[in-house]
Amino acid sequence: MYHKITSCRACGLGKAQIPTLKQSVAAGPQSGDTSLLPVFDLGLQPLANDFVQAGEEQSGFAPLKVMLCPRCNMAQLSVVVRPDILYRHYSYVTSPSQTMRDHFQTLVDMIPLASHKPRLLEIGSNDGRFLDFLQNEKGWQVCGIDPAKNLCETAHRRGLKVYCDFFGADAAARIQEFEPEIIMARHVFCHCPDWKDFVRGLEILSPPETLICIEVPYVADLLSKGEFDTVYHEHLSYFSIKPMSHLLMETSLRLHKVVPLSIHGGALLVMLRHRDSQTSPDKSVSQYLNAEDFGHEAWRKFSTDSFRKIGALRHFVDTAVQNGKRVVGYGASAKSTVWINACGFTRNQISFITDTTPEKLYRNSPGTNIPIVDEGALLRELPDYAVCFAWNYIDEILQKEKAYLDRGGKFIVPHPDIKVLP
Ligand code: DWN
Repeated sequence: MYHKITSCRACGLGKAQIPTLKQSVAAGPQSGDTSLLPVFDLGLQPLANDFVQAGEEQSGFAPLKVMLCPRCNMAQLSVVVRPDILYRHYSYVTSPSQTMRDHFQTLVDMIPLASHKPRLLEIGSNDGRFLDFLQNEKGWQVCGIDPAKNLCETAHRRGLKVYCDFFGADAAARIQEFEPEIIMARHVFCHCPDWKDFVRGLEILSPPETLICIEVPYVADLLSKGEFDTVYHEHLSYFSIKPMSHLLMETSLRLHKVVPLSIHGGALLVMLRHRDSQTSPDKSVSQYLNAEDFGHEAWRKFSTDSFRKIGALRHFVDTAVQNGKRVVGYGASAKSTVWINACGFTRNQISFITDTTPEKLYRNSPGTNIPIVDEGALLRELPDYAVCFAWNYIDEILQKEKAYLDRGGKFIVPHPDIKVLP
């Protein structure tokens, strides 16, 4: 089901080959340590989106441990779960929320356009929601690629051209005829086990003026805000700019610009261009490179804080339940799986979780017997507390669930520190 990782995905530390002189110089002083160091460990955990019906078998459990590269400070999981298990049938769909629509517009505003009807390829196009927005509301020419059969079918029903495959050099060769001017990869790069193959695919599709936009969760947000619930088997890497610059060193691509984004708890839009591009790199690249320092100490603090937060939510919910209160979950996000299994919750603590995604409904939260139900259950059942596991949409949710709050319901927001609203 999974294999172990022994070398750094970005700089290659731990591989049999000796790094090139160029790589060694760029890496700076080395610790002499040749192995990846464990920095955060949640033990054996279920797969975050493995929603199965009661009685059906889970895909399995795998270690959830983050390792740090002492040479380039790249953080990555100690194992890679087989991508076909994770993604051939995928239950996460891009959110139809206003927050996400606003985010789409933000991205469009950030992309410098070379033509009136640009050709954009989206890698990891999910159910095609972003492509649909670009094609039907902006008039762009679009094409996508995604490995999930169920999501590609939805995208096809939306009238979109989407290839059903994992992205890499082989897939890129098949897409080449589309000749994208812009390549967008939203929250997919850190899901990818072989960065070199991914970048080779980008190179195949990138003549000098192609703009590549990679949207990734940023490790600075993870560490500074304690977002441990975004550590799960799909997220193989915890991204920062330094390791990325290592990775690109032997390729034809260069970092072009880095822009902070607020989506999903904090992310970056990392723009790449061909080294022969006429457009000069933005100063943001060197600013990020100079500011980054995500070493062992930052991870040690993160680990301690994360276990404190897990203990705090467990204590709050246990106490509420002992006092006769009813507690449910709101949003069966991948993050909810991490919280629930880290806290050891079962149906005895969390009666159910509401969610809007049809693929997740009437299945159990992975690793537990907690059922996922429709969002109407919140008003029908009026629980005392709803733990908001979709905290990245909290403002929108508070507005949407006003009727629940008006009837005395309360949201527990577990992040960044446990808070009860109102
Ligand atoms: O990288 C990834 C990111 C971008 O998305 C993936 N590996 C998986 C996924 O992570 P997630 O599941 O934590 O994403 P969300 O978008 O935070 O999930 C929110 C969940 O809450 C969804 O299942 C939808 C649900 N929801 C709801 O029931 N009512 C969301 C909103 C806004 C709502 O009002």
